[in-house]
Amino acid sequence: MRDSIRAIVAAIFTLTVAAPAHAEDGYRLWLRYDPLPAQIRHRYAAAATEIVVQSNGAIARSAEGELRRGLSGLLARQIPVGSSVDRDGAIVAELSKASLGDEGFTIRTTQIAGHEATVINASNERGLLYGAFALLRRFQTQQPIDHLNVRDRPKLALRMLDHWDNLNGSVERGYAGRSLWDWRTLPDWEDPRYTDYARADASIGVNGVVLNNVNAQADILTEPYLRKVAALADVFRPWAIRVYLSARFSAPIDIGGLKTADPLDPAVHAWWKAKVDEIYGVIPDFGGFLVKANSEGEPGPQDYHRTHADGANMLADALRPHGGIVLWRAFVYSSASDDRAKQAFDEFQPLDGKFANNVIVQIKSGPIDFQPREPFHPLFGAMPKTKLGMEAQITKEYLGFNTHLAYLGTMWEEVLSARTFRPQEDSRVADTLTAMAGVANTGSSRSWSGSQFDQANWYAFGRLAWDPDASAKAIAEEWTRMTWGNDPRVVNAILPMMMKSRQAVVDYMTPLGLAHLMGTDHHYGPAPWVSDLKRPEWNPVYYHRADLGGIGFDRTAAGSNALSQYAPGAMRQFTTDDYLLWFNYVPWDQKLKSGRSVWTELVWRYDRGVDEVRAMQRQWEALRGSVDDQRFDEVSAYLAIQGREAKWWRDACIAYFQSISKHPLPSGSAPPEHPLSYYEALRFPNAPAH
Ligand code: GCV
Repeated sequence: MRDSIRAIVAAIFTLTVAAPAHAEDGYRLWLRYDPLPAQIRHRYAAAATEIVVQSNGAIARSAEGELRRGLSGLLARQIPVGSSVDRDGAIVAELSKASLGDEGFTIRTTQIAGHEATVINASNERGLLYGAFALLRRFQTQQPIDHLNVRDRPKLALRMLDHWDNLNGSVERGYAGRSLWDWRTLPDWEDPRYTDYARADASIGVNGVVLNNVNAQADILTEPYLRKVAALADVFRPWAIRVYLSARFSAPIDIGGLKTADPLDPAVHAWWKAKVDEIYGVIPDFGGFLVKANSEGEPGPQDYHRTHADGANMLADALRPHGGIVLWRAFVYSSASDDRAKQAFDEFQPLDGKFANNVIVQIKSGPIDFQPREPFHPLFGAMPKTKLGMEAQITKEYLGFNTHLAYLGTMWEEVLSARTFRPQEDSRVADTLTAMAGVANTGSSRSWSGSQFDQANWYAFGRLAWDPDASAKAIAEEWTRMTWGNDPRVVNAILPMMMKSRQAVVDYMTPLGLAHLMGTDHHYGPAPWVSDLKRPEWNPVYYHRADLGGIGFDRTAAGSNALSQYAPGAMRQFTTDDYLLWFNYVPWDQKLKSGRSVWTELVWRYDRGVDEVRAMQRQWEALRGSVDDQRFDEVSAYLAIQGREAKWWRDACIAYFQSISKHPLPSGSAPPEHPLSYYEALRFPNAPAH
């Protein structure tokens, strides 16, 4: 009897003590604020005895609330909020007369009224908010918090998330559930999750959010939807976030009753002006419009023989009096061009200097479409009289959806630090930007991003948009510490996994500069054999051009000459084998720097990619027991999926390319598990999000 009572008591103890206070489903993102280990907590506790925020606006209240939430959690006791400093260890946030920039801040250890304090200063409340998150980050990652003398400000004015969310709640290329925005219950019900979303964005410096898909429905601009948008804007405003909308260029026809959307037609101009005035009537700080025009069947000014600049400037005129802007996308391609990679440059570069000053031309990071590795887009640096933004894709449309672990910080770092050699000799992509926009990977999934590790990509995007010179490795470490804890064993295991993960995906999907080999439309899995689609540039064979003689797309002067769209100095960066087949058609037997032939190197890299995933699985398994079971199990399961799918990619691609090259497999390389016909016959009618 006594034994069973003891067992019951032990069970209750285990349940109450060992069970985590929160379901470990990843909902808390990197803002977990779990207590610091008791042995170091006292060091930090002395520097956070009270919170004094000396400004009364809504953004300052957000900063105060976050400091209270964060510090109380980290220090495992309620930290009081006061109105003046009356003890050592106060955390103070106050506006300063010094010019710290629109969103910049300082954090200094200093004396106030004879007491030691940590003071966040900023020129406005946005800076205070960012300073509060920066200070919390120091606590979370266990950095020193004494003798602080920090000064920071964002390098880019606009740091946006673009949601490809449809009004029916689906998300184009979204692998994390349904849209976060519940259009049916807005504006009456403001889901608390909207605030948590805004907090997360603010914590990484995101200051603009496009709510709806660039493949836009004009309905978003109708009065009932604008009231819903206004409700979201109200939730986001205290977190220093403005809302923007994707505008369908044909809206004057679709919802305005006009017969044309010609940007030079006065009635069209007047319609947009009235519409914009209406929007500002309900959302006084509305950010502006994002537009996908004459791209993948979307309407645009070219339908009326007008240019992109004509279209963008017409909208910009309507927005200018209110301080709004136009983000005009340069993602255009068609069968008319001999090389899809060239078209955006050909269409947009001649328009340099023709765009109004409240227009930003938003350019995808690479010239095709968010492939696992692309050279940087040649428009960066080539339009010095135009404001440019870089569009990055956080959602992993081409890098394994939500189940493959691929840290994208390294990919974006590669692009941002690439040298454009123009307008200045030493210019890099990062130097040519006014804005960065990330295609969001958020949705209704409890983990927000559909996987624990995809949260890192949301995080890294924001941190790189704040500082495009930041190191992807430092960001990964920061995220790991905040998300998985500061245990050196955990950090030292996760960091190398993340840092190698994107190259692994490149290797098992599209090594050596290959691109666009995925299944048509849904983009799930390999299909390099597809050649029968209506438009040539929809077919994978268009991109790899493999035949008995060799493989690759000749973009040199002997081929499409897309290479000439780069400054001569920049071309040198593309001589590594990582870009080999992007720019060159090469014989299968040509020897590469590695000493291997093209064929052998191709197989070798496919094998390397699969091996890397297996290594990640082992590294993760070694963390069993060192991180919570719930998230551990999810990551393990996803790595198993990734392992299977990496092998599928490798086997299917090798089977296909071998059928073309007619070369034997290099010794030591396993034959594909199935014949090519097996892979070709696979169908995925229910693949997500297309
Ligand atoms: C929103 C790719 C994607 C499309 C996307 C398009 C774009 O083609 O597959 O889903 O459409 O890019 O960026 O406009």
